[in-house]
Amino acid sequence: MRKDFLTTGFVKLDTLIPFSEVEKLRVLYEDLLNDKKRTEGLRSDLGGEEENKNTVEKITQIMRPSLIESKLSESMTYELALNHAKKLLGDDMELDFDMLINKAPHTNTPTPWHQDAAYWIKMPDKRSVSCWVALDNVHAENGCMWFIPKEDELLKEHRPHTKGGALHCETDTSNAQCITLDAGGCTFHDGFTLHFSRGNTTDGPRRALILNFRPKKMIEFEREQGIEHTGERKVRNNS
Ligand SMILES: O=C(O)CCC(=O)C(=O)O
Repeated sequence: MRKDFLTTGFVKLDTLIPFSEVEKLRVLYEDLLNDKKRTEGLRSDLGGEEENKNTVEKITQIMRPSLIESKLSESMTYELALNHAKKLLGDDMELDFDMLINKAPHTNTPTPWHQDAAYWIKMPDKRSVSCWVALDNVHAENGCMWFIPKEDELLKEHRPHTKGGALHCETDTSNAQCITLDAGGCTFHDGFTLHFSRGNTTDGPRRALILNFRPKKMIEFEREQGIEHTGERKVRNNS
């Protein structure tokens, strides 16, 4: 897994957690999705801002959910993902932040092509890995992840795709790989790996829990500069 991850910038793991754990996470996930009050300030629509805030969220993102639901970080998922992160990138990996990204049925809104590092400040140690855990069976039609094998660590120029929405960059997608997963499976991707997901055009939800790991020293470096991964979405790095 490590060799593939270091070569291509992503890797798939068929089973990170058993289905019994998926079921427990789904309960916590639904509680957070249905609770706009508790998630206020951490919640936004990656699909962009709507003038009428009462419309259905296109892509719900809830940052740092474990700050408001401690049962999440106590779950085996966080421990297992951290163990894998350490094997992939070293023993100094720690959880930087977690997030939920939900695509409700028929919201049909793609997450545009981007590299996560565009959201982050420039860091002297660029190692990072995001573990994207599927809480539903995911495939092209409901918004599984697509990756482009990484060739270098160059950051492309990113811009918001829609007002207040996800960042986007132009890229050649001819080598893009569609990664289907069963619930409980996951992918790991590097902060410079280009990725995307299609909109959810199905009758079911597409729920993902994402855990981001980086070196302990780089988390301290971010926190010293006030970066908590709770707030505003913007381009912080374009080189
Ligand atoms: O879940 C998605 O659609 C996008 C996820 C993503 O961009 C990420 O985990 O970095």
